[in-house]
Amino acid sequence: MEQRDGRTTPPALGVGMVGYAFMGAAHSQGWRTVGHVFDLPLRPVLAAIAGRDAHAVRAAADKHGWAAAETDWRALVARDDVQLVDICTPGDSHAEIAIAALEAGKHVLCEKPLANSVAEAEAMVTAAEAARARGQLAMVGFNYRRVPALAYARRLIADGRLGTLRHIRVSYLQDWLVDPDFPLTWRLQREHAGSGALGDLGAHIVDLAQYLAGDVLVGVSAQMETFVKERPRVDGASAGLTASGGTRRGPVTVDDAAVFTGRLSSGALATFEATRMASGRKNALRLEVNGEFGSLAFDLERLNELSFHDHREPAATAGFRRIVVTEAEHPYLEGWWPPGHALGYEHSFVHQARDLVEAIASGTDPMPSFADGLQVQRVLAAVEESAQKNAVYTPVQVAE
Ligand code: SOE
Repeated sequence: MEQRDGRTTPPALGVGMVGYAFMGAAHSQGWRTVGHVFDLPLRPVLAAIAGRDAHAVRAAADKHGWAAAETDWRALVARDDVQLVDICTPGDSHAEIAIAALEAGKHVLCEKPLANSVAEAEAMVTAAEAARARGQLAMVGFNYRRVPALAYARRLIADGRLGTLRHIRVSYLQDWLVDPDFPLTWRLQREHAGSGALGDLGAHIVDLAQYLAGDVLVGVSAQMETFVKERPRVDGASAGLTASGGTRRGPVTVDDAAVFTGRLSSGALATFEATRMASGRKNALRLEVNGEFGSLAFDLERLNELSFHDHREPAATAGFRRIVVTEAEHPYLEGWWPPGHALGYEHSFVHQARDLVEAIASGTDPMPSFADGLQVQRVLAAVEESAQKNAVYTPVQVAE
């Protein structure tokens, strides 16, 4: 421990981030804030950020609090002051950067979905396993696991409060693609994003269903659709979910929506809907879990709340009741505000940073692992295969 101003400060953990758009900003906020909220065994230092455009990456470094800016991610990975590489780029570069960072001796956090294909995700798992033997850790960024109400839902299910699970019903609805003139950004191009609503939103809800159930999907039956088949090509700047389009149009090569049913290994049935075409729904991730003893329900647009129904209570008074998940004994809440003082979307990234820092300090495997990311990728691949066969039930390859 270093001594500073008479206080003991934990050793530094140098973080290097690749990418600085929407997810880069969200992760930056997590790294900037986490050490000021939680007592951590290591002190995250925002050492360097990488992006191709020298002017833009310098501006991003200044805005988000990174000490240095690099225009080549390889230079970032090679820096001695970076021990952890955080990948916030489109999916087409995840595998290359993650494998290079692991081979360079770094810990890795990679945004979801882990990769654009099962083959890439498998290569990442192989690299992560080799790195694990050298003491390095790798985690995939499914941040919604770190929403306190969802972490608490997992705890209730793991404690048996719902008994055997029967149904998981999840939808993730957004509407930023309703306008047919919304431009053809990277999220609408298969070579960059891998898939559309499926990989962007479906990956989250597949991960959540498996996380909450503590189980895996063993087969799916799916339908997918691309409603708007051509869009204006991007003309000028594109950042996060905003961009300006020109007059020339190009083909949309990913899905606008994916709906599918699934079967978990326990026999529970699950339904999923992922779309960026649900007019009026901004970021509506909704789920309900029904078990033999009761049910849980959650809506991301009211993310401090969890609804719980206990089926063993007398019928006359039973019913869903609202738990406000802001008590100190709820997950992650001990570092924040007094009860009732709500948290938001960005806090999930602070919690993600906390869990990873603690895992690195203690040498324990962080969750979700790259293997968990690969399992999600296999489900996404099975969904695409099933949709191509017009909803034929398609088994998911499951790791032993
Ligand atoms: C866009 O649909 C997006 O930013 C996703 O890519 C994120 O993973 C999700 O958290 C919010 O919406």
